[in-house]
Amino acid sequence: MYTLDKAQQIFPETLTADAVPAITARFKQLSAEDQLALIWFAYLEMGKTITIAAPGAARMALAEPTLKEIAGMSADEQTKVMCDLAAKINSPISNRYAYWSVNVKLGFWYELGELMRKGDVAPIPPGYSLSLNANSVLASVRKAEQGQQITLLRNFVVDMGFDPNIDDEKIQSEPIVAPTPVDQREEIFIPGILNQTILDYMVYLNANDFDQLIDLFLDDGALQPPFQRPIVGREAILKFFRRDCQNLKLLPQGGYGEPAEGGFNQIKVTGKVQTPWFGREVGMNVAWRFLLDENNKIYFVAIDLLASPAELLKLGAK
Ligand code: ECH
Repeated sequence: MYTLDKAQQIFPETLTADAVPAITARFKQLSAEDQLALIWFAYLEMGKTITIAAPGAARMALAEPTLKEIAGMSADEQTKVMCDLAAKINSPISNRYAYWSVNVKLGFWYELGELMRKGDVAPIPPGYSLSLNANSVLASVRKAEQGQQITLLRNFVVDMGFDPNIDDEKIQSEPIVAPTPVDQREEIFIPGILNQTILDYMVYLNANDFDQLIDLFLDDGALQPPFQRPIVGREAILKFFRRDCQNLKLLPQGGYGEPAEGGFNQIKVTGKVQTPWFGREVGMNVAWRFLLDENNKIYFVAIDLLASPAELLKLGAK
């Protein structure tokens, strides 16, 4: 029978973007000042080719009072708030930040970035010179492909704040959007894939229909997001979908399936994923590695960020 450990190893030839964890580890070694300046420089450069979508009011509501508070501070205090966040130092704002969902954190920094641009919040000192190490990390970020760059930026932001042992029940996230009406959903066709569970998975996730989506999973099913530990059990997965997975766009391009042990089936799909933050401007190259039971319920699915677009074509067929 399958265990989670064993399920994680299906389609072992899939090459993931190792640059992301490697660069993230080097980034963590830098001083808070270097971290903030590096992100600022990377963000400005990326802004030349891609535009980030301004978050809507609903997304910003949770961070708004804190942003107002920061706007009312002296420049030195503002800089300190940002350094405390990057250094994960125990301060009131660093504490609050730890209880925000990923998208609330990103929205908060988006807005701070706008305020810094306008001069309403202390900027990175003009002429700030990065340490040698920070420069080398920045060079690596530059070399990464776009999907990997935005993943890095998101990792950096998620890691900030003071979080010794936060209670997951208390995480605050943006409001939940209504699922797309059935007649407005885009059909999904994946060359090589006839399995209805896989097609439904793509349609339901694209439609923000998390209640239907979670029904595709076994009770003890697991979902492993890129570079993360698997999320186990329907309840935890549903919470993750509602909190972090709204308005994604999955664009599967091809797939391949084969029988596995015990009546299970393993199916690999590759394609692109778009985040609402960058829309069509950034297509992340991903693989979905599914393991379905004999009733076509999902026991395991891993989502991997691929090392390169060439990986899209490697589906496992020999
Ligand atoms: C400034 C300087 C000071 C410090 C900071 C600054 C601001 C930085 C800002 C950064 C904004 C970054 C953003 C990044 C967004 C990244 C989004 C990503 C999304 C990936 C989603 C994927 C989804 C995959 C999934 C699939 C499934 O099937 C199941 C679910 C799931 C400059 C002020 C900090 C503003 C906005 C990478 C891959 C396909 C697993 C979710």
